[in-house]
Amino acid sequence: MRNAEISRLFDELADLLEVEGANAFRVRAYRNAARTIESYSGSLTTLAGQGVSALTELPGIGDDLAKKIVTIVNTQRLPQLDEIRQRVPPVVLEMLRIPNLGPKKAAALVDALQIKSLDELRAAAEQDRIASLKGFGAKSQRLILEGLAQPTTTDTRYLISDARSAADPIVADLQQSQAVVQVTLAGSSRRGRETCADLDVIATSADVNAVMDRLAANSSVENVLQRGETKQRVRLFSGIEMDLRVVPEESYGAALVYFTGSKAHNIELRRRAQERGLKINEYGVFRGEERIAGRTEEEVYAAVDLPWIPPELREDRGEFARAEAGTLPELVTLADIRGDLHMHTTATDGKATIREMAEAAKERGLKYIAITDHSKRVSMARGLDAARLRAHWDEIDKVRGEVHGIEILRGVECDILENATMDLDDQVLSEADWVIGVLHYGLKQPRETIMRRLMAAIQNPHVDIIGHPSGRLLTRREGADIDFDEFLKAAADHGVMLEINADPHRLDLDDVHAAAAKDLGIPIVISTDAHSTGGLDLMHYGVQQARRAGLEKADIANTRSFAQFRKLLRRP
Ligand code: DGT
Ligand code: CA
Ligand code: CA
Repeated sequence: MRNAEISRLFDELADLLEVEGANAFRVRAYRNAARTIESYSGSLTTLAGQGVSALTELPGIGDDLAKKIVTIVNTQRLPQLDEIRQRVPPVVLEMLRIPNLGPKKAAALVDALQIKSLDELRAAAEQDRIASLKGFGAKSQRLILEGLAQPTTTDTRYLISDARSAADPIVADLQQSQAVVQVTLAGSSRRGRETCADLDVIATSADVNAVMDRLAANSSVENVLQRGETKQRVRLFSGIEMDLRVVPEESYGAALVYFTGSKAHNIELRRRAQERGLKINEYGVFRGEERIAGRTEEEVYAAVDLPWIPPELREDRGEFARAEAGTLPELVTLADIRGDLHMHTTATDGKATIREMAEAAKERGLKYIAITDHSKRVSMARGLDAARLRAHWDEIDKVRGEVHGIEILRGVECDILENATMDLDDQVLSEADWVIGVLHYGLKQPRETIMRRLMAAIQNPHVDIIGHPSGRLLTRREGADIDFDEFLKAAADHGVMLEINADPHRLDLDDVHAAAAKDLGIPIVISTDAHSTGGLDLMHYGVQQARRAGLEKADIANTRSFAQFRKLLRRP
């Protein structure tokens, strides 16, 4: 079982226990367990194989939770969850997906009105039967109707790059509107998640209608799905949907925090507010009726005694403890990057020449690059054999003499073959300045075979770095089955660097494993894998993935000067 499947079971258990009004600490213990499992970099199934005591080493996992994990791994089931699923009507879980409707209210509605489906819930609201219930009112009833009117979201997720290319021009256009004071992208795309289900935009204005009209008139909007007093949902021609919320200026920070999420982060934030006798929502932080914060994000965090937390870290994966202890990382930024060490040219499947790539990199302020065309196994891309590679390196030498102010490494992206040998022999690899070892073929091989291949590459003294380690293609294909504990340890032991490939289809290493690599002191290189000069502009997606992993400038090898970078090489 994958870690994510196990963590989903604990999340559902927490939801259902909350519906039943269980002790808040218990609910929280399961939620924390879900977060811990989600951010664990190794295979939980493997760890569970070593017994309960191995599992209790994980933060927040006690004996009881450890035993439950072992049960899940052995039986694919959690008996406690099965039981509670029997007790709680299924409609309650469906109701939890309605925005603005929490577990307590969902349970109360089912109880009071004997609701069995979302249609019955809608009917009750339309017949005005909810407003009069204890704990509800006309406003809750309206919010429930609004929530129900939202088209049920499908499972489709969009690459962060597609999300950003859809959202950024719209945000820029709203910015131009006289009616808009501030406007920002929120939601998963602001947190830099690798994929996004929809877009969330927050604006402040004294004239809500003008802002909504402006969005509706945008040429990339196909139609308006819903328009309420503060919220509008539209579908773009690209298929992705966008939520716009317009709030008063004094609520800007609070709305931004709320709609940036993540949901898990919000839940913990709300708990901290409650602990302090405060209420937090998208309009502000309140003590009783009095708003004590909300204009800026800093204000909102300060109200619960925390420094501002960068959006990329807002996943409830340890950021609260670090914020509290004053040990939030100083995250790497795009401006820190000085080199790009993975790119292609017309020698294989790139669109630009060596010279064009070098000039383009220089224009972008880079001080060094590596030209890393494919090795021969990638025949579709006319991969290079030893003779062609040597001739290609001669070409690189020529460009070195002509383009000044940027160092150009003679590199290669060398396949790690299905039989665990390198696609080029040691002699030619030893002549390179920079060798990226990668898996392209046979990604579906069993774990042992995959590991044998990765180990062979790591043990080869000429391999400097493993590129896009998992080989996944986001939204299209899963990565290879890697034992990350073993893989990362070997990379650390042999002084092999690891790549965060900035191509938005890859973003590989992912955030969880990049964080684990940092813990082992493995130098990370963020590279674009550009196949054209424009591809060099995608570096920021890799940087954002690194930020989600909590990486700082010092953790990234290509933030160093060229001289300092060379010192990190196995064979300087
Ligand atoms: P996505 O759209 O699946 O890529 O991920 P998000 O995080 O953009 O999720 P979305 O669009 O459903 O909601 C945007 C933010 O609004 C989310 O990150 C946190 C907040 N939010 C949504 N639903 C709830 C909720 O039921 N409770 C709390 N506390 N916050 C919520
Ligand atoms: Ca979203
Ligand atoms: Ca949304």
